[in-house]
Amino acid sequence: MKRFLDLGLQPLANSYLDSRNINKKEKKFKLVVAFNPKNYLVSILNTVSKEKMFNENYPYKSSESLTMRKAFKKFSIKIKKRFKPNTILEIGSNDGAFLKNFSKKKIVGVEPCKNLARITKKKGYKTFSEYWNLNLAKKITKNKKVDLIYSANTLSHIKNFSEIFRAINFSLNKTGVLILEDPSLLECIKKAAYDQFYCEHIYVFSSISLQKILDNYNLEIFDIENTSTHGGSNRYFIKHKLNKLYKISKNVYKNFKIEKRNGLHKLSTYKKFARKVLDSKKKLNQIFDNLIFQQKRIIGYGATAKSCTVLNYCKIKKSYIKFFYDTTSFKINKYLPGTKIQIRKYKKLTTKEVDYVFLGAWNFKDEIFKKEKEFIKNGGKFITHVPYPRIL
Ligand code: JHZ
Repeated sequence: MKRFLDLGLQPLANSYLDSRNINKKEKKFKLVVAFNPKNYLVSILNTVSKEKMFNENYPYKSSESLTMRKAFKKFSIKIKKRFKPNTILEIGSNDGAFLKNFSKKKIVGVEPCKNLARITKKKGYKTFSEYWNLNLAKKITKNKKVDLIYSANTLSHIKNFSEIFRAINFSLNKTGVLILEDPSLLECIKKAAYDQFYCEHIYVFSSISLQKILDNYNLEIFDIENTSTHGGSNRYFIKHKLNKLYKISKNVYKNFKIEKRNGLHKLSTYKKFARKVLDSKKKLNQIFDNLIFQQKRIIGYGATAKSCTVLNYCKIKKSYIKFFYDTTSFKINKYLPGTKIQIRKYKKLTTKEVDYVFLGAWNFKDEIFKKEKEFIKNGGKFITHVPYPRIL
């Protein structure tokens, strides 16, 4: 493993503090990102146990955003048309944003965070509140394998590939399809979006690295869609190598080629990225320092896991950002890990209250800008660090 980026000491990204534990010393870990020249995998070096991150206090809900709800709905229609699955398994079903687009008879969810699994169970969806592994796969699909397995933003969170893919191979029909969706490393590099790295994101995949991993389990990518979700993601359509039902699409070779053209197989690319990240840190600090010097009122918008990396890496002072607005009920009246900036219940932005807004949820810029049309019309401004620090 070749380390190329040091994002400093970081708290757990989704461990929001409340008034009872705000003065407690937070556990921090060294966030260092490395590249494996053998399989092109980019990963963080120090990992945190899954139990510490994914438990009954997990705050993130995929249904909180209109963009995500729409994206899952649109994709579920495509899945029904293209693959006509009779049985589906979703790994990491969160609060059911994807699940709810299917009949309760056809789909089963796996969600280890009990607070989230409770939501889909309540709606009548069969949900196993356990970590995905071979034992669970045997429990769910011992008698009947499934036609399709879907998992969005989950694979990048699970350290042990063998645990995941052996279980998938057990549960999937011989002619079945596995669909994985995760942030794209190419987009992350292009946008200098270093905030895709935090404790939960153990890996950020390229298609060339994912195929190398899949080779170990006799699986292969037969199609790829590049999507705009989460700042640019890849949706991988995967099958068993012996499954001849699907031909490998040109898209796959195109993605491999583009990634190689952008040097995702070379350490020098990541070293260059690290230099860009350092520059981004300097520029973001300059923007904040200037605005504070001018006595501008700054708040944050979207207390994301990504914000945790940015604020702690750039050492943005607590006094610089008055508070963050967020729509997630679980985050309200809590404090961001590390910086301890308060999170308040979302209210429409107004220039009477604020001058500049740091876009923590930059991946939802279009949705947010639509919502805050009036604020923008009245001269309200946003600060972003993606693809480079600037005022919008
Ligand atoms: P969002 C989480 O990362 C964690 P985060 C996780 N590890 C992961 O992989 C990705 O999701 C998928 C708020 N918001 O989606 C809601 C508003 O307040 O970028 C959310 O708290 N108003 C599982 O946390 C946050 O922003 C709005 O109008 O980086 C968005 O979080 C909108 C659109 C969002 O994921």
